[in-house]
Amino acid sequence: MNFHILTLFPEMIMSGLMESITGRAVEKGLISINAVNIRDFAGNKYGHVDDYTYGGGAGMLMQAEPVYKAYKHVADNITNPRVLYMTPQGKRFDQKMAEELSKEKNLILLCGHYEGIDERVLDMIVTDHVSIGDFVLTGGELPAMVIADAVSRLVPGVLGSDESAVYESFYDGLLEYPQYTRPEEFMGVKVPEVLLSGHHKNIEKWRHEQALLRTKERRPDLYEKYMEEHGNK
Ligand code: 4FD
Repeated sequence: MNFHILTLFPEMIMSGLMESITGRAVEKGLISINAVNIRDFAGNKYGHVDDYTYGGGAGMLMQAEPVYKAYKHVADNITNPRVLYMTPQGKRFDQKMAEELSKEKNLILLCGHYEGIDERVLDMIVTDHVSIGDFVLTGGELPAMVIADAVSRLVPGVLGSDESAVYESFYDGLLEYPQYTRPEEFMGVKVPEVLLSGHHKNIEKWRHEQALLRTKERRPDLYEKYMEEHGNK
């Protein structure tokens, strides 16, 4: 999987994604991160890529030309890539979208700054408007990094087999059950007895109960959906 990220802050993308699990996936050749600096495609000698909006109003917009040139630079070497524009006005990103995107060979992620990008170039190149949630950030870089991370961990080999197995588990649609590691007692608080029992059937039952309780408490929306799908109601 190749991520091509069009941005004014390529160092931010690289510093975020070349660490930890995604960084190791790059080293293993399982994914690549191609951070393309839109400023390199500025037409003027000052490297300006923004201007005032027609019709007035506060703020600046990224101009169409440097964005289009950066896109062409990347897209000319790829067949029919999806182009994701990170915007608060997009479709909400979720695990299902991450799974769909993980089937692609290449993804182009377009990061806006200021008040966004001239609509004409968006109409020409963007295939998907994507939002990571109902809030506004200073730029699309963090959303692009969120998407690259969530998609990368679904690429075969990026996670260890233990980690990836958890994902397809019995608890799909519920929040994770609580987990504990050593020591057995921390500041007077013991690990639940059942987890030390070695009784696998009881452990499974306890974990499922805990997952249900936690989902009901923290995510009543998911709990209702789970109960409808499992005929319990
Ligand atoms: N919720 C998100 C994406 C981008 C962003 C921007 C128009 C502002 C939040 C286009 C206005 C991009 C999100 C940059 N903030 N800020 O996914």
